[in-house]
Amino acid sequence: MSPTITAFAQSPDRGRGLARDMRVRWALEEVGQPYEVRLLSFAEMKEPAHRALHPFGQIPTYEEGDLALFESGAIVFHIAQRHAGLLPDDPNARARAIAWMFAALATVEPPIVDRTIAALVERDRPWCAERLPLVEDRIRDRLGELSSRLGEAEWLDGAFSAGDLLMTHVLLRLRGSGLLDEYPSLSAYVARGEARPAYQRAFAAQLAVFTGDPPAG
Ligand code: GTB
Repeated sequence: MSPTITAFAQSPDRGRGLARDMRVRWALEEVGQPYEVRLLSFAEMKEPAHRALHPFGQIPTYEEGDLALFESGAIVFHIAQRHAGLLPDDPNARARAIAWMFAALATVEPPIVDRTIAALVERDRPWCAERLPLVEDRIRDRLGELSSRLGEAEWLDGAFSAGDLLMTHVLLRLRGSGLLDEYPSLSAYVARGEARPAYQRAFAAQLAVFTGDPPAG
């Protein structure tokens, strides 16, 4: 039985793949697992039926038989554990790939989300002009450190892993801010992730929700 995930019926990003269902779709595509999607309005996300799956009334969720999960990182981890292709077999390499999953979500993503809040939600506040550069400098610190660690490598630790998948998706949210362009090796890293056929399929599927056109193929 195919798992079912939830996604925005009307994503605020207009199909640019920035909502967090995209990372789950990408993981499922990487491992070749077909899936169903249940689209939700903002109102439906807050209804009891959905809150039973997701205590915070958000997307994405994941249902597979009698298992229901929320939190995109936990969902990607579950997919990576169940299928080959997203985590190495060697126990130490696997532990390091999992560390990169946590790094993406716990160390790199928070200041990036903060920037979105500062730039969009708080932009009319009198202190926004002072706060935004501070948040952006915190992002630069992380990007500089990440770029140093990546060096000339293709991926963060050997072969492409769930750590790279999450890190790439987290970094994609900076597109358009100009910040990623300051780190050419990270821009190239993100471009490598986007060029993966599984990413392309996932992107097309979520874009089709916005355009109303079924994805080609
Ligand atoms: N930590 C959770 C996870 O990783 O799954 C966070 C889940 C989350 O933030 N979900 C968002 C949501 O449901 C969608 S992804 N929001 C509705 C609500 O809280 O009521 C965040 C997101 C939304 C939109 C864009 N965008 O338009 O660019 C990007 C990211």
